[in-house]
Amino acid sequence: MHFTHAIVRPPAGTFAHGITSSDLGAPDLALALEQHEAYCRTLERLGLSLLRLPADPEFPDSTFVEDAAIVTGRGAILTRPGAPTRAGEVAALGAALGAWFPQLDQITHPGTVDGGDICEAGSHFFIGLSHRTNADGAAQLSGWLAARGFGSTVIDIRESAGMLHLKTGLSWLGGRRLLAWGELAEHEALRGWDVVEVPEGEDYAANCIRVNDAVLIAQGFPKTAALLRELGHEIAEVDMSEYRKMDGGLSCLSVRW
Ligand code: CIR
Repeated sequence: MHFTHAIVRPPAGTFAHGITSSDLGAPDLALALEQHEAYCRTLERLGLSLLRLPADPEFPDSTFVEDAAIVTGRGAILTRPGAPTRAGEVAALGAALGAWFPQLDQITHPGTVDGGDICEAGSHFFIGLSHRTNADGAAQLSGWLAARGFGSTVIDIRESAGMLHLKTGLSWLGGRRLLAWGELAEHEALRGWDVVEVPEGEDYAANCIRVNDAVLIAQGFPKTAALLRELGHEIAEVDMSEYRKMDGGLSCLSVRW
């Protein structure tokens, strides 16, 4: 899909109080803000108009806007995040997206879905069943997608160490091409797809986003960057060091359509 818009939200002063499992230390807020600005500038350079929501200190993880809403070429749906501390993030996304999508749907109790578990691949979606997205939420979303003519496949990642969300280890590069880290690359759900495996030692780079003519990837993963270039992709790199400390990937900093 050709993107023209994205919602972004900078981290608030409480950013370091968000949920994390990483042992990389506390994020430096000033640097995180700088990196956020560079991320925004890159999206703008790639042709997107940004809707910048104000930082919200009440929700330390609210910079990860992707988890609260899913936007497709055929409508949008608000999620119901699996982490209770993140439930209140949805309202701001609803208010912002309402202007573009008057018919905004919503995942409802007892379903939970984090947008990070939803990997769009053209007319097909991969849905991660994770510790954030439950079976009921996955079923609700799959029905919602089917009603719009999209196919979907659920991939259970609950036993996959280090995988917070499906998109932690899987990204769509356009056409039939996916980028996946080791364990996922062999998954039967991806059979028939052109799966590019992330080079050893560069797992974090598996989370990237195709934005129009370019692929946005995290800076500092030269083998992945070289591989993608070899495959003919234009690369744009952004430094994600402070977001990584909070288990955040590059895709989660924006909702794109
Ligand atoms: C969380 O644990 O919910 C946040 N600290 C990180 C969320 C990252 N989201 C994403 O990759 N889609």
